[in-house]
Amino acid sequence: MFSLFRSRPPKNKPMLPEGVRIFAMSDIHGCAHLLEQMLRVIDADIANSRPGYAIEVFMGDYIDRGPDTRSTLDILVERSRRGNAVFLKGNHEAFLVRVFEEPSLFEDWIRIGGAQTLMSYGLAPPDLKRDDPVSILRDLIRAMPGEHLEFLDDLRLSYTCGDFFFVHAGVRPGVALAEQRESDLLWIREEFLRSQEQFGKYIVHGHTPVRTAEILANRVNIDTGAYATGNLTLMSIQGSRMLAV
Ligand SMILES: [Mn+2]
Repeated sequence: MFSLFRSRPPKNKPMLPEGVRIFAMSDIHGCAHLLEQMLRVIDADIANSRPGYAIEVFMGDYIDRGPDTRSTLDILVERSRRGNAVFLKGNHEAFLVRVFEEPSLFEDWIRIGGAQTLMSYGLAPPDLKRDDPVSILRDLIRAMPGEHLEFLDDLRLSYTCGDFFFVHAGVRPGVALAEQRESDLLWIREEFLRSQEQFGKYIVHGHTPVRTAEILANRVNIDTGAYATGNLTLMSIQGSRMLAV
């Protein structure tokens, strides 16, 4: 079911600990139907080949842009009850939490796909000339299940396992992984994407869409722009073998 990518694989192969298989996904952006499909792929893969430890790493940008943020968060909250999933923060989650505190950023949020999130919770698309951001945001918080708000508050910035470092956007070259700033981990693009540096760990990230998963010597990008392309990439890693579907 998985296809093997051999673009420019790392020379000193990064490894996961013995028996661990990681399933990673990024930038779901409200594409609940694609998320469900991929969770079925994971469940079938685990049933077929029974890894010692299966860990699911969701790499942020669950909300905005795509059609169904509400169902996406429902599914992820449900999945979290299995106890083997890690949920990272994306810039979209960080931004929405900030908009709740600073309603003056409301228009910026709408510009990056916030209207789709409002609609998924049953609210009308906003009329920016007429509507009051404070009251829309109050309605949104009222419409969101408490578990969704807790989910947004509980996200972590990175996850390390073996030689792999999972993060939403990337890391700043020249800065140790332990010293990275949140704004870089969630937002960085060019400086990171251009860098040939070995970052101390092999970086698994999303945030900047590519046509197909891009496996390079120092990092892999698994954001294939699901909300625009209908293609949500699932990366499976065991030992030093990386497979993308
Ligand atoms: Mn992002």
